[in-house]
Amino acid sequence: MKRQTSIAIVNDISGFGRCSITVALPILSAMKIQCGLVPTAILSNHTEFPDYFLLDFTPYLKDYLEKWNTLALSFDGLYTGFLGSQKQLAAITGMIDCFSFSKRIIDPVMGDHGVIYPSYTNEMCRSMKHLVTHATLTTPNVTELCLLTDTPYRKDFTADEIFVMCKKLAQTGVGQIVVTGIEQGDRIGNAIYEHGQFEILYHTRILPLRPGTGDVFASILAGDSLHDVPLSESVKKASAFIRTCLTTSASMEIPIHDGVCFEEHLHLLY
Ligand code: PXL
Repeated sequence: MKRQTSIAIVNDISGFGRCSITVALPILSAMKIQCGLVPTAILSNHTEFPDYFLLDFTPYLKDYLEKWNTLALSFDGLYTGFLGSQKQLAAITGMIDCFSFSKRIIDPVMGDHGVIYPSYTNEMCRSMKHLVTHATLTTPNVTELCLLTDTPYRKDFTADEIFVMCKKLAQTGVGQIVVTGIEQGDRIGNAIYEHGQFEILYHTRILPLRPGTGDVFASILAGDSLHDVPLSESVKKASAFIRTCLTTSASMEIPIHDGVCFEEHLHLLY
């Protein structure tokens, strides 16, 4: 029996606003990867809207994953994002033991711009720290890097300070770290830390910032990781793709909460 390269995506279903699974699924499918889905929560829309409905999927996760187990499904990779509850961490750790994924991409979704997302508790953030120790690649933004390394958040970290935080995070066992959204004047950068090597790639910032860009970025990195694309090549591709999508979103006057209109450019990822 033959299969395409495959990935299990553990993330929420946000009904509106282009983030999490509504971003990861089309992007990874366009990258020719077969996707399996494990919903962590079902939301009416993402949590950056003034209001939202959230159904925590935790009570069903055990039965859901038991079926996957009984059917002896297998996946090359695991990609996790937004979590619905603290208890889900145990279910995901169980999945890692059970499915022995060769690549484990953990996007430690917890917050942005120095603020923790409203549905996340401190306990969940502590558990996320533990989950990240299982990653082969993790993609925190600066806020999440601070949470993972117990560093008080600032907007103006130097490159050396980011490097120190990456080294601290790497001590927990994760080999590849990409830190997104490093602000420097009118530029924005992504730091790449791989086996002790560190560099930051900066670009002109395209405003306005939009929700879901972290999901677009991590999804492309996840796909490339499964295809063994070198990390710096992948980061350059993902950030160029996001800049193209942000430019189009602005020129089409898409509302900010609608996220990025990546559909216009999906063909670039084929
Ligand atoms: O893009 C990260 C994300 C994922 N899922 C939900 C969110 C957010 C960010 O706001 O609200 C539900």
